[in-house]
Amino acid sequence: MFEKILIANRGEIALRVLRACRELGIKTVAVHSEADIEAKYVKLADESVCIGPAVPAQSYLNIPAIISAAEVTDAEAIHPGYGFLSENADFAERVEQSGFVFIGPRPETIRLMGDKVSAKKTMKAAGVPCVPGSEGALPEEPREIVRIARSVGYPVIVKASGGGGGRGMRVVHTEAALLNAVSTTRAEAQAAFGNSMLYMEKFLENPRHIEIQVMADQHGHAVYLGERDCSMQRRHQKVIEEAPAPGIDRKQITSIGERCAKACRKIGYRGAGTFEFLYEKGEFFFIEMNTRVQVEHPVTELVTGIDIVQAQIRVAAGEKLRFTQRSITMCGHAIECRINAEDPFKFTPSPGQITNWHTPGGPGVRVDSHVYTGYRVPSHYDSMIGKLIVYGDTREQAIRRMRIALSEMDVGGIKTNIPLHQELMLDTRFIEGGINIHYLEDRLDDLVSLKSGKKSG
Ligand code: MV4
Repeated sequence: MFEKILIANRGEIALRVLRACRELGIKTVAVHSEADIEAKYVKLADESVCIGPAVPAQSYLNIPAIISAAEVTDAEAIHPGYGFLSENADFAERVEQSGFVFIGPRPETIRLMGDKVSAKKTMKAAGVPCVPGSEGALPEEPREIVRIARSVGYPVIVKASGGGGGRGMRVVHTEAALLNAVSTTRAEAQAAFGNSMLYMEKFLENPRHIEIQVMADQHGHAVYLGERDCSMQRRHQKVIEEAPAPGIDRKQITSIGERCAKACRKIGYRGAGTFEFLYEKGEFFFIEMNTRVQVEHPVTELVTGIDIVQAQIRVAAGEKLRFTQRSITMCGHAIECRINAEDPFKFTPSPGQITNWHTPGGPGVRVDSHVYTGYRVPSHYDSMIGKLIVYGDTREQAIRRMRIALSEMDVGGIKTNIPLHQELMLDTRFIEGGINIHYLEDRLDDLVSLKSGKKSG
């Protein structure tokens, strides 16, 4: 096992990784920007290094500064968390070339999955069902593009191979709009990602977003840890996640999970990963793979009892997985509410000093957060200040526990989205289960017109 790990991230995930290291008896190095000097997790770490100014490009995205910090502190491995450099193949490569272990997949795997055309090709070949669409990249030839769109059938969606997570895509409803849409998307992709490669898919109108968590070691073992339903989102930012996904046949989950695990074995995947699917009319369609630990990993931890971050570290150190597919059992129900420092209905950021931070507790309640009374939420980063996660024997119990936990939670000095979560925990359609990816935005339109006194349609 490693003696010392450098945590190349900030906020709640930095603290989450620190806790996993503590439990494994591993020393920690926190790197931080000038804006995060006062953060408590920085003091909790065995050592800390300031890697630059608040702006991410000069600190949390500063590859030479992070590698130098690992060198001066004699760390053996680097955990990238999520966001920032976590899916940067060049970073993973530089980490390994400098003699450190990157806690994540091999750089080639990150690169393969970062390119959405190669990711889809790989997964299709490995037996994972994909959204119907172009065979690989779209050609330049206009007549060919028209032919492909006809064979896929309108509406289609044009996506940038270098995009992902909702960036660089355009829905096309008619042949008349097709070629302009392709040109615009291509130009945007070139400007945003330095890569003009596009692909086309059938546009699914009302899907759910279901993802499968996988974990693989360096000895050819791979398992899936069930699914998460992440359909409650706004502008590609997830708001609530849960496990298991309500109303989906368990046999179908087993079947798709096994295909994901098999694909991991086939490509020699290493570490934690997530297969993202759209789920519509009872069918799963692969869209993207994430090669990092995800924000919502705790809901999977609560229903499986597996510590995903510890497993990432053990696998990176060369250990075999301590569980087999047969030994993994999914039990009960978990829900996560992301707590953001923002206006609950307008979504404008609300940074500043937290004058009161009182968190809920009791059976089945978990709070993953780095903040405390007196903490100043910096304005330079994501607005998420923590996650409230509850567990129950049933979904109904988990929802009841979440309502109680939200009512106990008391945050002063800044605005948070807790009032939004309170509304959603009472929402009939959420309580029924099975809402699609458009539900929250549609519901917010209703809420806003109600609040402004307009008649809703
Ligand atoms: C789609 C889609 C419908 N049909 N692909 C958005 C994020 C990126 N990961 C893929 N996305 C979508 N791809 C096809 N063929 C709809 C979306 C989409 C979406 C997906 C997941 C979660 C939220 C979403 C919100 C809007 C659009």
